[in-house]
Amino acid sequence: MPETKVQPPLLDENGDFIPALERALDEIFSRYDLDLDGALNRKELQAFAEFCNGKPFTKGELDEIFEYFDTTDDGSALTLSGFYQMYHLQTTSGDEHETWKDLHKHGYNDQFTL
Ligand SMILES: [Ca+2]
Repeated sequence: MPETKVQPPLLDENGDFIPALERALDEIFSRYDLDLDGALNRKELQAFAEFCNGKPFTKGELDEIFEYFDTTDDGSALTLSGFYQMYHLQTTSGDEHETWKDLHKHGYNDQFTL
């Protein structure tokens, strides 16, 4: 019989990300922050989208991201907490599998190691 792998929950009992997921998201975020300013500008975010989805975000998707999630004061880049918010929304709105897909795509296994 094939071994059944159970993916651990992404959220704790309070609905917060588990620490291992936070570490993975931190690391993924840093892969795209090429200018090392601690935020993802539109160009950096598009590189992330292309890697995850095989295509960039549409203008509308990008505008929504910058409207709904935390950005730098001048609104030009998504902060790490905005990046968390984006994944938190995705994870809590029934798209947990999309979060796993992105983690796997970035080389993580179900134990959050590379
Ligand atoms: Ca940046």
